[in-house]
Amino acid sequence: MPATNTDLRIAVLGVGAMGAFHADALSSRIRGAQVTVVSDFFADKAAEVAAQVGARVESDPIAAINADDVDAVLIASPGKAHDEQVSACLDRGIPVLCEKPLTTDVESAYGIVQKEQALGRQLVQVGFMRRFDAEYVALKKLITDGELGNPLLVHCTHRNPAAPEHFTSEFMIRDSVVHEVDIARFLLDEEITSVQVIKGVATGAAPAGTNDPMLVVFGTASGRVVTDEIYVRTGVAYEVRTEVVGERGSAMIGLDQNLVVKRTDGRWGGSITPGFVERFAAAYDLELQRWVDAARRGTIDGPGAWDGYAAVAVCEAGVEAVRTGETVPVVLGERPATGAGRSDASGPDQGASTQPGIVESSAGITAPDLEAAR
Ligand code: ISE
Repeated sequence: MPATNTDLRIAVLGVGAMGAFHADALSSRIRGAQVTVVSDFFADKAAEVAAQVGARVESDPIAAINADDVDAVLIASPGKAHDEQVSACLDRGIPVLCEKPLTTDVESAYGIVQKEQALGRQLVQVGFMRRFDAEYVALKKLITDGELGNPLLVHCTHRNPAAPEHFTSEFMIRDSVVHEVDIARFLLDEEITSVQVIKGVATGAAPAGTNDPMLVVFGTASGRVVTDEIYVRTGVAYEVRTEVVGERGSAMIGLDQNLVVKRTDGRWGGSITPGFVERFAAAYDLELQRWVDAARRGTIDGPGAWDGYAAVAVCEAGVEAVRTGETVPVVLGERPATGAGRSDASGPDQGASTQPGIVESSAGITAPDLEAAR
């Protein structure tokens, strides 16, 4: 997209797979944005991405945040760098979109909530892109419109086709299950208060000592139950499904995701998205566009610091549950009453063009009409 002098000038910190993906989107598909600075621990990677998007390289991420040609920051660096980098954005008073995790421990994540609250402005958005996915938005709408009655149970399935060795049981909680933590909070509009992890027989594809798959069971503040099957070495494809069971009906998303249906030779079938970048491609773009639009007004539009903090707290309880086998309670600090630190729990304000229609399938099951959403 050609740059204009009113574009939001963005520094992208960390240009591994996700950072490079976002830098490309910001410089090609997103309106009103320009990547001006790229920073990465690996100088050659930074130079490569900077050249692709027409940005300059700044080796020091904190200098990048404070640069004159930077209005906002996208953080896709390793999690342990997030606390210092998000803090530096708050010190400078500029909007930041931080990929999960907000930080790597509960105390520092709450520190970000408090720092933002002291500033009195919402500047921190966390990259929970599922909230921008047409199917999840439709599911949320079914709940808020009361079509399912009181939601009683949420069943999630999260399957990745393959994962590297460093995807231990703990890493699976922090890196993968974190999405169900956020989406359960988004759908049910309440906090998770306990986590239990059930380990079964592990796939032969998992390294010794890694429990893959696992069944994670969350309890919520009002006593609802959320289950999540996490299985990251299926050898199949990328499969994310969520079913909400209410008093008056149930609805499931993720069944026909991006499916190109083939009907040939008397057979029916299709292909499943291979990974999360393909599955959530539209959600990533919408997330970025809304963040850019909001950042130009000096604010955010999506899950905020509190959501990032709550996710860290639940995942750290989940890691303890993996280690101890116990049901671990989640105790959160005080939530800011209004303003900073408090994001709209119903998520981003979806414009009419992004609201998917709901269609009745022949089986009477409601499903989002993705065609209408695209
Ligand atoms: C990855 O980091 C993601 O964020 C994906 O959305 C998730 O599906 C995958 O399991 C994670 O490893």
